[in-house]
Amino acid sequence: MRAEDMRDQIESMFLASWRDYSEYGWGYDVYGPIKHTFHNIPRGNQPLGWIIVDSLDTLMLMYNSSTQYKRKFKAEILKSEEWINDVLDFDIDAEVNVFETTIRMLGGLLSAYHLSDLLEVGNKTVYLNKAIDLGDRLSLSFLSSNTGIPYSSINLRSGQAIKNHADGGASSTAEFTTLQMEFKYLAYLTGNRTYWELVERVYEPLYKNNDLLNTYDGLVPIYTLPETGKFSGMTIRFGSRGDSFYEYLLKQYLLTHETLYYDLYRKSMQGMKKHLLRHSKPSSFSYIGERERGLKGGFSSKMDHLVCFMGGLLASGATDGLPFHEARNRPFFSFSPERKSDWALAKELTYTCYQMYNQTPSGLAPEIVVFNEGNTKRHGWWQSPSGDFFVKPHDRYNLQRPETVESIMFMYHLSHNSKYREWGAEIAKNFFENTCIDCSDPRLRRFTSLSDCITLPTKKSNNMESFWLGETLKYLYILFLDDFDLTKVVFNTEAHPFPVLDEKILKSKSLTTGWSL
Ligand code: DMJ
Repeated sequence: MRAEDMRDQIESMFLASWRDYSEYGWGYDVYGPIKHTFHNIPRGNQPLGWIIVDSLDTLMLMYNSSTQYKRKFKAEILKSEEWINDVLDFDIDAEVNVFETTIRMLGGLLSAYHLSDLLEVGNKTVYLNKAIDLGDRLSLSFLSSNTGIPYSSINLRSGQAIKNHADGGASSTAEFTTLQMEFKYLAYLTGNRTYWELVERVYEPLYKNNDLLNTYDGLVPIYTLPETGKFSGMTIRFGSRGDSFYEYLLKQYLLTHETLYYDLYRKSMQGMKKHLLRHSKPSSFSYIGERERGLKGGFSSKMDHLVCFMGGLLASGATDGLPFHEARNRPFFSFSPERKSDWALAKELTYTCYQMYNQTPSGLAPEIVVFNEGNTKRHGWWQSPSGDFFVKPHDRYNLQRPETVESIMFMYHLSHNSKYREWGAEIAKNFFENTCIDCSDPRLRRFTSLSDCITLPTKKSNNMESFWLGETLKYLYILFLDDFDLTKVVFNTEAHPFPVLDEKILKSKSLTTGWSL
């Protein structure tokens, strides 16, 4: 397997999905590759740019490194830019989810700005202007409540914030703590401190009103009441609605050098190791389980595929993005038993997540697994060949999610161990073989989600998530790039790369941490 051949293959997969979307769904937010169905997310039917904006920086990275399709990628970048400039208009009289719109659209526009500048492709001001317009509209959500914690949704035209329609109006904890990188980068680019201050305000009530570091050991229940900042419910997990709270603690430190966030991240990792980390039977795979009834309640051995980002996160937190062979000689690493333990755990968790692919008949992981604690077997659950995990009938689906290849990519560039490229190549092949439609004809070939990755042939579902193009194929591609420097770049939670921000410029713009514990 030559890295160059792998890049060619991944470019071809990206272009197959892109060609199909361009032909049958161009401009629409939601696309179904099997039946060529499409629609927009906002009621009222104006597009948000979901697929085009989420994919743009993957097009740019592939354009930069492609040997076979360079011209094609450039043409597609310019076509997308024209659509963004001429058609995309965020003056939409409809409610949108603040978190999803921030990580995908604001994040996508900001990284397109960054890469357009760096790689000298396209007109960067188109992206920045749209990002400012969208950022201004989304930032009104922080005025939802007195605590500064936003409601879940906002009407992009009126600025009216709208509470979560379910869960007693509580906001998802991971959602309002996963806006900070985007708005801080926007503050840096524009010099407008308000963006920075608004996103930072959410932490003080969260930490102080819940006594988060002592009562919860740095771990968060997945819902929070915006009016009080108090948690609602007791479920604690690193999967859905919990995941990126932890991710953005570390990534704010990596992006902006604010050490408070590293300290908070460290507390959370200690909490995770104490309360959620276990090992499966019989092979002792490390995994991060859940506490559905709080820290004093019982342990659940369920793990979402979403948790698989943790290998990459722990590894970059251990070395600050430096390759391990450099970090291990530096005092910050060599004198830190905690960083060493994070590095070891990063390897273990990435291996576990690889096993979630390697052991299924399709070689692709299901949405959720339940690890074997010794007496876990249930009627009707599929059991992995090694016996270490189970899949419930409703959890057999696969949305072509990125988290495992994300961790594999980080582990490769931080360790230079070629086994990670082998794992990535295997998973890319399995996506190619088992999520493909009309595969034998290169002119019709395209890729889609699965409703069942356990049964062979796999059962396909009519849905292509934007993160297939925006994250999964991008991380697979970067895995096969040589010399990718992870000290220069921080990916937002939707895989949009932002440059590490210059400390002197941050200071000169008074962009510093505005609170303490
Ligand atoms: C993406 O939208 C983001 O990575 C988010 O943080 C969680 N999951 C999906 C992809 O799985």
